[in-house]
Amino acid sequence: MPFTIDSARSIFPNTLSADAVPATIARFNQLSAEDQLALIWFAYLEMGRAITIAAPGAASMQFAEPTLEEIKKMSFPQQSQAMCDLANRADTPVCRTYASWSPNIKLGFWYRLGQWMEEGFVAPIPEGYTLSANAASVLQAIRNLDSGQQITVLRNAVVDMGFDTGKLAADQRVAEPVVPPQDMGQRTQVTIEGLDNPTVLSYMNNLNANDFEALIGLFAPDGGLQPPFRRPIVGSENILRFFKEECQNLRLMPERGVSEPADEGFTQIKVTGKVQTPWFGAGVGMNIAWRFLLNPEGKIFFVAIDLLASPKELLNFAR
Ligand code: 45D
Repeated sequence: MPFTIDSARSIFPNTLSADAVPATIARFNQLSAEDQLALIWFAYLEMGRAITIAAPGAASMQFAEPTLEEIKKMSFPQQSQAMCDLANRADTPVCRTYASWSPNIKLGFWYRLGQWMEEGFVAPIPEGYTLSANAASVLQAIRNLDSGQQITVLRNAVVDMGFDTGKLAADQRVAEPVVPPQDMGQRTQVTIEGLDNPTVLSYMNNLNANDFEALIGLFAPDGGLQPPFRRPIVGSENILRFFKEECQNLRLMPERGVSEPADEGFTQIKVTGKVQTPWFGAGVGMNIAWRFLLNPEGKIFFVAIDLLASPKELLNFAR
């Protein structure tokens, strides 16, 4: 039977992804806006003791600046309201602007608000704020996650805030400018134990070099890419936009892989290893699996990126 994007999603079905992440987010979403903001504040303070977050670059902050200044000028009650509106995904001008931003701009916006909350320019979480029992239990669930899973919960919480992105027109989206690809002379080449497939090696090397044009050339025109805990992004144009908007300056460190023939001349390949985000650098290595399905021409028909349940999964190549 020929592969479809849907059937491709279940290659290497024994791969155990970190289900605790969507489970925690679902519980978080049930909480009141006040509890959500206080919980993230507490989680952020606690995590900050173990891992440091890198300040966003000026280029990514410039888009959030007008909204940040607008909020800075508000009274404390208005500021608290604006933050609750974001958590409530209300339909306000600030929530609409927020929804138009790429994840990095949203993260930079909250990074700055967090600084201002500490410095007294923005309404803090009230002193002595007590979390509800449910919120306290969600915070405990976050404490029990590994650091790669913790930062994914925080990222998802931030990305989901604001007005519904799906209700905005595509031309309203705002993302940081794309940096030029790294010079050829400076690029490093990955090696993957047990795997020498040229398409997969080029995928890793081009993504590490921010060379999105070369990267998209490795995909079949109707190919799909499934980021962790998301539905597949289908078609070269959409995947290229995703790379430009959400994948700059990642560091992929694949460790090992296997390649096996699949039906109809396709090849299925699983690779495991670590990925670093520019937000935390070497401080957080996320345990990742890539599940590739290459078509008979060696182009990527599908690739799923999974955040793994535990480091043990790095060695799980069972089908
Ligand atoms: O509400 O091969 C306050 C793909 C309190 C591409 C706050 C990939 C109030 C293909 C503290 C102020 C991308 C799929 C909030 C690979 C409040 C591919 C602030 C994978 C919100 C490998 C909170 C890449 C703040 C991966 C400032 C897996 C929180 C990338 C900040 C993963 C949180 C990246 C930050 C991750 C989280 C980044 C900065 C998980 C960043 C997480």
